[in-house]
Amino acid sequence: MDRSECDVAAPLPTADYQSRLTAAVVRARLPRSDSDISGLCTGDWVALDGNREVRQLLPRRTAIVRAAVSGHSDSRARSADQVLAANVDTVLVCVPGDNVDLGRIERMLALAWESGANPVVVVTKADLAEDLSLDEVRAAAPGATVLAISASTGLGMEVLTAVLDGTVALIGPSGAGKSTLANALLGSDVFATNAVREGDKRGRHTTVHRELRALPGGGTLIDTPGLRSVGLWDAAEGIGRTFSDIESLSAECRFGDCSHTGEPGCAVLAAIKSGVLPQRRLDSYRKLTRENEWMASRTDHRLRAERERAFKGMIKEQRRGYKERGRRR
Ligand SMILES: Nc1nc2c(ncn2[C@@H]2O[C@H](COP(=O)(O)OP(=O)(O)OP(=O)(O)O)[C@@H](O)[C@H]2O)c(=O)[nH]1
Ligand SMILES: [Mg+2]
Ligand SMILES: [Zn+2]
Repeated sequence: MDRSECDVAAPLPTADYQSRLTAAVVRARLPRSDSDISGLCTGDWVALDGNREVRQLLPRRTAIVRAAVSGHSDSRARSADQVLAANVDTVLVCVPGDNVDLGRIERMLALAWESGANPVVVVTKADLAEDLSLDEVRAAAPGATVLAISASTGLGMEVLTAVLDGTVALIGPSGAGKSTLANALLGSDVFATNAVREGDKRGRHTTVHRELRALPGGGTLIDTPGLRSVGLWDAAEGIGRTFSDIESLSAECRFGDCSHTGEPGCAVLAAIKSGVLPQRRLDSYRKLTRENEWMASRTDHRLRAERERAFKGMIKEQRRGYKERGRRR
């Protein structure tokens, strides 16, 4: 399958279709000319014509979007957004229990909240996690369900199955155990898995495609390749939800524009001092906010430049039109 094709699960009316809709996967062609359609991604709904050509991309209810940046420190760095999965209802943010990185959880949560889907933090490989502190993870994920599971021993799998809703997408670093978990949820070894590297426990990027499958209990599951980078893209709201504790503390600060760097009556610093809020979390909040603003400024810049170019092109076009008409007269 190349970039001019895609697999579509098409509902099929069967003999018993009144009680049940079955789906068949068909290979469909993508039109070359439509950039909207060629930008379609796993989880999208499309309309096909009789020749199995994709004719329309239906509006997305939710979308997990990250920034894909080339050449970060380069002044000519181009920013672009990449949709990881569309129409997702539940995002399983997967983190290996034997290597928990709270900052990484917060970053992925910002993306997950921003998508419009409901995030669940899944701490995987609980059987290998000796000094795991779920409370620490919970403090980094206010408002989100946090579960520890082990696909190996079955620990926590029942609870996880119970919170799954609609279309479920697994995201997380390589080696987190996403495909192993996907197989456990699907009840069969659909996806390839691979042992992590001995030394640093990092994965080997075993999964290379995003793939959608039907879950036995209803709903669908999307497995994704391990994330190498999780750049934020227009995620101010997602950051706000990820750090809802800091945002509500900020509302208690004496000054409305408090920078939480030493102003009198600062509720955020008071919370850090009393041990309610970890300093790490405030640092993380600042870092992600700065990064998001930087990305927004780059994007605006790029969009502005693009619009200017388009406008100039239009003027040129108009002038040429005038000239030609003038000649014809
Ligand atoms: N002990 C233990 N090992 C697990 C568990 N879940 C996954 N693993 C192991 O972790 C390794 C990586 O699992 P994968 O499922 O391939 O990880 P992934 O997140 O899909 O990785 P990529 O496809 O590279 O993104 C494999 O060797 C799994 O057997 C678990 O619950 N317990
Ligand atoms: Mg995988
Ligand atoms: Zn303050």
